Amino acid sequence: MIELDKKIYIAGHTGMVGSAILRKFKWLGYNNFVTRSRSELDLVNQNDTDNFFKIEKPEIVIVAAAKVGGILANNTYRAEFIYDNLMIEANIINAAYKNGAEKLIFLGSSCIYPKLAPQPLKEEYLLTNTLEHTNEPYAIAKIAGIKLCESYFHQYGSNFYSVMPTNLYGPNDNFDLAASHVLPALIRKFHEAKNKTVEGKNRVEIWGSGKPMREFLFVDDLADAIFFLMNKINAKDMYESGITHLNIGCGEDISISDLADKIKKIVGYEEEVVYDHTKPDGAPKKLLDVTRIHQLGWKHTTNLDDGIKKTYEWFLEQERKK
Ligand code: GFB
Repeated sequence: MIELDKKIYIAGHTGMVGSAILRKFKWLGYNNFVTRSRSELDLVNQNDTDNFFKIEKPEIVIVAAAKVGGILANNTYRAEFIYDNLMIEANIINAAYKNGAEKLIFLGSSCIYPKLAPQPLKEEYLLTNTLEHTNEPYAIAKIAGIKLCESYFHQYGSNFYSVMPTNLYGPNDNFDLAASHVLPALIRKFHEAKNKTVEGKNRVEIWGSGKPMREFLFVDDLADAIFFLMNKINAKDMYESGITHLNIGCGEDISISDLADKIKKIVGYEEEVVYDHTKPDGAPKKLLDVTRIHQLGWKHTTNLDDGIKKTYEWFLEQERKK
C-alpha cells in the first residue's frame, strides 16, 4: 500500500470529487496533504502552477480539478470548457513531471467516447468516431488529458495515467440549476416544487424527452475506486495492456424519466411533471463497460436509491444552514 505519509496533492479538493477523495484518504489514515483553494492557486495560470509544484513537490497527484457542468453549461460556455480544462491539465501534468511526482492520476469523464459507439463503452472505443456535440469541447480537453499522461509515460517514463468515471453525484454537488447535472437539478426542482419555494411553481420541468439513458455513480464509491487503483495500478500496467485509461462506473443505467420518478418519490413530491422538449437530450446513452475494473477486484457498493437519499440529506442540511 502507498505509505500513509506520502505527500498527496488533490487538485480540486473543494469540489464534489476532490472533497470525496480527500475525505476517503483522511479516513484511511493518510496525513500529508497539500491543498490549495481556487483563490489561493489559479491552475489555469502556468506560472502559478509551476511555482506551486516547485515549492511543494507533491509525490502523488490526483487531478480532480476541472471546469465542469451539466449539458446546458457545457453547450453554452464552450470556449471556457475547452480552454480552462486544457490549461488546468497541461499545467498540472507538466509541472508534476518537472518536479518528479511519483504517480499522477488524471480524472476524465464518460463523454470522451463517441456519441454512437456500441454500448457498453469499452476503453478501446476512444477516438473511434465523432463526439456528442453538446459537450465536444469538454470531451476534447479530457481526451487531451489522457493523451498527455500517455505521452509523458512514453517519452519520459512518468507514472501518469487516466481514469474515466461515469456521471457522478453526491455531497458537495452543484445544485445551481443553470450549471448542474441532472441528478442534483432534479433533487432541487422536486424539493422546491414540494415546498413551493419558487413562486408560482407547482410543476416540475424536466429537460429533453426523458428518454436518454445515464449511468450514475455515488462519488464516495469513486473515491474508493481511486484509492484502490492508486495502490493496484501503475502506468506501465495500463499502457502495456493496450489501454490508455480505465472506466469507473456501476455498470447499470436508467432513463432520465425513470430517474425523475425515483427522485420524485424520495423527495416526496406528488404533483405534475412536464418535459421541456426545447432543451437538448445530449448523448442517447453512455453506459461504461466496467469489466476491466471488476476483473481487477473493485466494485461499487452504493445503490442508486441509497445514493440519492444520502445526497438529498446533504442538500437538506445545506438548506437548513442557510
Ligand atoms: O446531467 P446532464 O446535464 O449531462 O444531463 P449529460 C443528462 C440528461 O438529463 C440530459 C436531462 O438528457 C438532460 O436534458 N435533464 C433533464 C436535465 N432535466 C434536467 C435538468 O433539470 N438539468 C440537467 N442538467 N439535465 C454532461 C456533459 O452530459 O455530463 C459533461 O455535458 C459531462 O461533459 C457530464 O460528461 C458528466 O450526461 O448529458
